[in-house]
Amino acid sequence: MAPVLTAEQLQQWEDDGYLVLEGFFSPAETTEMLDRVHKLLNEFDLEGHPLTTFRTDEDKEGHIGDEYFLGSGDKIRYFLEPSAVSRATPTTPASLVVPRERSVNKIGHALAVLDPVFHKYTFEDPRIKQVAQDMGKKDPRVLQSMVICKQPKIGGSVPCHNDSTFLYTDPPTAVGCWIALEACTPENGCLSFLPGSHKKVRISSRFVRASAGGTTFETVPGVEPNEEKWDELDGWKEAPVGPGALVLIHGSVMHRSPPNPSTKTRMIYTFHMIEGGAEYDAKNWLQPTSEMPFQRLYA
Ligand SMILES: O=C(O)CCC(=O)C(=O)O
Repeated sequence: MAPVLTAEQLQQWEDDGYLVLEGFFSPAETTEMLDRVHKLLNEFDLEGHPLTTFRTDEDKEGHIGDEYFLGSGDKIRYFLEPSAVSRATPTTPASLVVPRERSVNKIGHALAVLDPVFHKYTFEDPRIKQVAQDMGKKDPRVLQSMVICKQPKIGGSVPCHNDSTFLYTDPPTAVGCWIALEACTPENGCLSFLPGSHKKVRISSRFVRASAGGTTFETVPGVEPNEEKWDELDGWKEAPVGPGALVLIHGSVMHRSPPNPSTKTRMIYTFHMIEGGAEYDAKNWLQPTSEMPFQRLYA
């Protein structure tokens, strides 16, 4: 296949650490993926669900890290919006306070392997393989595939972060392929980036399984942490995109998204890749299993 990315786009990727490719997927392809999300949400069964909510470091109760989360790398599991679930009291168990299909923050983390539609647009799509080749990826392995719903009114923020902290390899090699299934605007919580931050960031911390259970952040030995307060720097750029856009995200670039106070959903599908030749950290929160190793994109 001929290259998908032009020299100009590759230069932009190099300079900014992210690249927006509007209209990468056709309206019919995008609708097929969005319909699949709606099917998954309709099939979501609360029976036996531990009501695990997707919490990040910014939440007072700390980052998500129960077995439902840690064991989700080879499954399709549903993580709820914190404000969709009432707190348990000594006399009342926690329960949903919004309709079931509106309660989901994220569905993950093996959609690309287990779901036929997301498998098709991840592993069977020659354009995706070509984009990875254009970026110079030698033997990319796919991991952490998920849908993020950013539900109307209650969809929470994704705090400032970079992806190599969460999918640490030595050397850092993570790249995100983020696909808009609906219009993503400043009103419903589109992504923002700090362009060029990937060139300054040192991956000095990684998100790991804590020895006592749960998850924690651990320093990377020998890597001096940056002093910058990335979130507060000037130069952040919003990246509003239309349905079908593919956004490539360098593993070191700082990015974030605000809450969704609007009445519109902001559904996206995303998967990540790492280089097979890099050492995947055995402490990382997400671990391959013998039944489901991280699969080759070029197979
Ligand atoms: O979709 C979002 O709002 C955030 C996604 C993100 O940060 C990521 O995929 O790394």
